Amino acid sequence: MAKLFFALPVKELAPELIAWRDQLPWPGQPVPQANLHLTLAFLGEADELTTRRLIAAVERQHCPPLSIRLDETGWFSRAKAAWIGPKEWPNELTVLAKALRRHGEKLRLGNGEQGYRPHVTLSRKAGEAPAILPAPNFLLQADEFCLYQSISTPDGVRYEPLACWPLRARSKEGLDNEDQRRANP
Ligand code: 3AM
Repeated sequence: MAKLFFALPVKELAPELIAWRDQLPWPGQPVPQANLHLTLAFLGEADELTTRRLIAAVERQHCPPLSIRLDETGWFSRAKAAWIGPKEWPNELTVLAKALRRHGEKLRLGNGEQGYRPHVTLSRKAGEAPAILPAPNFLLQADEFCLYQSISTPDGVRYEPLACWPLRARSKEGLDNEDQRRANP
């Protein structure tokens, strides 16, 4: 069984986020740079066949590239996670997150949570909210999303991408091909 979630990688931005966090009195245990991501949907434990079905189902999921301004910090008191996230975000991000959750639900995956609050967790086991002034201002430009497997190791958790899909606007050609596939499945 694999523990799965969908997320936007934050590869290019990660060093800047870490440098910014590390010069602040940021609460909790820092998340390592390689683990930074913006979660789209948590799926939980899935067997191999279900994972393959999930990957196949997501193949035709469309979403344009996303620009997300990370300009506020926050804290999930129950999960004890301190994060940076957007005050406002493109509707396409919410639509993508919901669609991916739905793909999981069709395969009986997920935790039943309905809300979506985009964030990049910067620390865990945080006993308090980060009190950061002035407000941050980073731009996350996402051009792909990935399905990750969460792997527990003696050195902590590691997230391995199992599959990634490009975020791109629907081309006229793509639409035509898709219409054709629908007409002649
Ligand atoms: O980095 P964040 O916090 O967005 O919190 C976990 C992490 O997301 C979340 O899945 C991501 C990879 O581990 N996660 C883990 N267990 C979860 C659960 N039971 C969960 N999210 C919701 N329900």
